[in-house]
Amino acid sequence: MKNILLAVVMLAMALGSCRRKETPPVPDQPESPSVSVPVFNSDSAYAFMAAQTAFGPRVPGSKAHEACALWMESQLKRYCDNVTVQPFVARSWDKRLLNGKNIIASFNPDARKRILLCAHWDSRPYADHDPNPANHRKPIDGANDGASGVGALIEVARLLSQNPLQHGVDIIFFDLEDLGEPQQEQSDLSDTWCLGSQHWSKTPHITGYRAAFGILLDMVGAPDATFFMEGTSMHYAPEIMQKVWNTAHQIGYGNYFIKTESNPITDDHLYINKLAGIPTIDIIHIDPSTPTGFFKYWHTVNDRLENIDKNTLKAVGQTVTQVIYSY
Ligand code: AHN
Ligand code: ZN
Repeated sequence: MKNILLAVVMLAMALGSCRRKETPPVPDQPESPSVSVPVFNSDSAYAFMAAQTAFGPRVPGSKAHEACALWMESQLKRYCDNVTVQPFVARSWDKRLLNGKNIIASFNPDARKRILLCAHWDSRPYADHDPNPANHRKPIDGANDGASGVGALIEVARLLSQNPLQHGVDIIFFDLEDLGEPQQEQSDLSDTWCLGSQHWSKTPHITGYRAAFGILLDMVGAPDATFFMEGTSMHYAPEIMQKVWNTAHQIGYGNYFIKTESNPITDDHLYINKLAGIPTIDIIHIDPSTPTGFFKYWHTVNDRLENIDKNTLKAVGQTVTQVIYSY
């Protein structure tokens, strides 16, 4: 009887150890703790873009510009209790004094650990790279160059309101980015672009403002966009670049996020790095096959809503969402 009992116990142990061997293999990323990351809705981001382009070109000084500023403020207030509008006056390359507004939503304003997300919201007054010279003094809709980044980030604001985070997030829409001198050669020395981010970087909405890192979105809605590893970002924030590009590859957007470095660009992130000292990267559509080096309709009257692809918004928006929720 004792022997039978012993045999039964040994058999049970053997079966148990067998079963243990059959457990499924370890998951792909055992070292990253599992976090629940909300789904970025590209239809929603697209709708936020369409609302902006419906105002017409958001050219500084225009009715559309003023109306769109109020609209962005009201949208952010739907999702965030702390919205700040930072008005400022800046001088353009042609010596005009312009009124600008940076629009800022702060989630968890008291949290010490923060992430900065940003995009510019103004439209360029001149389509100076249009193939038709008759269009060179016409304003652009700025569907991709302006509205795409803002649309994606209002969608992120919606996600943050529904899925609160422990750390802080600031979303900033910079004004007066796209007033650079027409037809001027791209140069690091040109401070005629990015007037809103220059103002904010010298005078942040909160004195002594800090963030662990920043991400700028610029032209994130064209079909088959290519996001190369832009040189200014690689200079100031190489670890953030690796983190973001690796994340994109892990979640299936490696075809958009090309792991090749490209030339440095003067964009809002340059001033955030240089003047505010916050390591900030630019997710910007770079295309070495076009004459401008940017997407094919850059600074042309064809930068319109009909030339936007939701799949690109999704690739960028989901990648940014993944990064901020796994921080
Ligand atoms: C320059 O062309 C110097 N910078 C590009 C910044 C930009 C303009 N982004 C969108 N429009
Ligand atoms: Zn532009």
